[in-house]
Amino acid sequence: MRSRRPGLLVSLLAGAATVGALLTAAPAHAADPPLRDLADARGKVVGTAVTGSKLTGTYGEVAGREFNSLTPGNAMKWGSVEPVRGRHDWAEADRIVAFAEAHGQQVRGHTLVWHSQNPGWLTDGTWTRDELSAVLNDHIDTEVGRYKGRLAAWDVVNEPFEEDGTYRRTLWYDTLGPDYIAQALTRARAADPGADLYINDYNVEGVNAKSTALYDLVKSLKERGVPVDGVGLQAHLIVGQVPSTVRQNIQRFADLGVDVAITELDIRMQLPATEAKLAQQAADYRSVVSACAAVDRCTGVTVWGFTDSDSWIPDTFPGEGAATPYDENYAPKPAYHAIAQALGGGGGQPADGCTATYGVTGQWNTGFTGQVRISCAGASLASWKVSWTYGEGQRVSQAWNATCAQSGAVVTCGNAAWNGTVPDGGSVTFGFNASWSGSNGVPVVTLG
Ligand code: G2I
Repeated sequence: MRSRRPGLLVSLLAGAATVGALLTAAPAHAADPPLRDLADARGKVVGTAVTGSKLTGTYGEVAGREFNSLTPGNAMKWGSVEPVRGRHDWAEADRIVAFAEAHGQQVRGHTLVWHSQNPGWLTDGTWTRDELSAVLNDHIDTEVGRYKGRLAAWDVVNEPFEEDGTYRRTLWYDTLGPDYIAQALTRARAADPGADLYINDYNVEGVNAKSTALYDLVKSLKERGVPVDGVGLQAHLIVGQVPSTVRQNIQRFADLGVDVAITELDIRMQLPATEAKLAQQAADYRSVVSACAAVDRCTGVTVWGFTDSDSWIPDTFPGEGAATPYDENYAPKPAYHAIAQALGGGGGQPADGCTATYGVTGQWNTGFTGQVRISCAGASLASWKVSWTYGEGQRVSQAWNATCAQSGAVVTCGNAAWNGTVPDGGSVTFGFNASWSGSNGVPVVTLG
């Protein structure tokens, strides 16, 4: 949580928090290598957005240790680098690039052409088509030229589409027409032929009208010979709502002949965070990272801030937060371990990535209805079997969508003929009726 007006008390508390943070900043699991080692071994990026001024102390240690790529969260935006026309301020951007170079990390430039976080002189100006075109070219020449040869990729165009797949009405679109996109890409290629050039947007993670518009745009740009190397799927997601078509969507872009990067992953929840929400969030992180890991042309995943203390969510969505893999004191959350697993860490057990969750969905004086969900993220199943032991005399009388048998206190359920497959990122649920008396606690369910 950012303190807006730090008075003395707040400063003292912040000091205390820093001490706590130092104590909890040890690597996640003694056995886990840093995320960047896991990603390197698979030829993938695991990156984070960073704030340049924070790259010291624990924040700098974790950023340098765990990630092989950095994206400046704000420092390379037009409003940051040229607040006054012709007067540039590169201090924070330079600092991030220097930090990355010192730590053997890639840098993803973000972003050249956007409708937001532009300087007032640009947005308040009145521009002819030719004037604006020249201003855009000059901006790209200057910024891309400055970091030529040092950046792996640029988000050249950011958020060009509306939700329905029409072009977003912006200064760029309204003045230059849709070809501002081709112009920016062509200019960026000339300014740094070594950087991969991306179009980046949000709500394009699954197959939908907006991602299809992006797909059609990339297809036509490629047909015209306009340089475009990849698409960035931002992935600002909500716990429990990862689209089911992420992998399919990544694959269709890959099949088009461009790279795909998950560029701004965060998965927010209503606060307070509970264990159940954090577990769901971990499954969600696992499914996104696994979807990328499964497709060769998916270059990797960047999180939009690695700690909850450096996330845009609480300011923009009041009451929501806890969206990143580390908590506010730099303690890794279940989501961190899920990312590690999806990158091949965490022991690599075959059932890793699939879990069974038992719940009581209705209960009356002598009976109850229960449900078990088998979910996979980072793995899949061709068939399944779960079992649990009742400690309080419950007896299953009937089940649906599974074949169940009870012997003494032990209940064993296997898939029905039609629902043995649990895809990566998917789940299967079955239900049952049972009797109870006295108490009806939740048993531990074993999968496999
Ligand atoms: O909005 C989330 C992201 C969506 N995709 C493009 C990204 O560039 C964008 O990042 C966020 C930054 O993480 C925020 O930090 O972009 C926001 C602006 O749209 C950034 O917020 C701004 C605040 O609005 C300003 O008040 C603040 O001065 O961050 C600035 C620097 O801290």
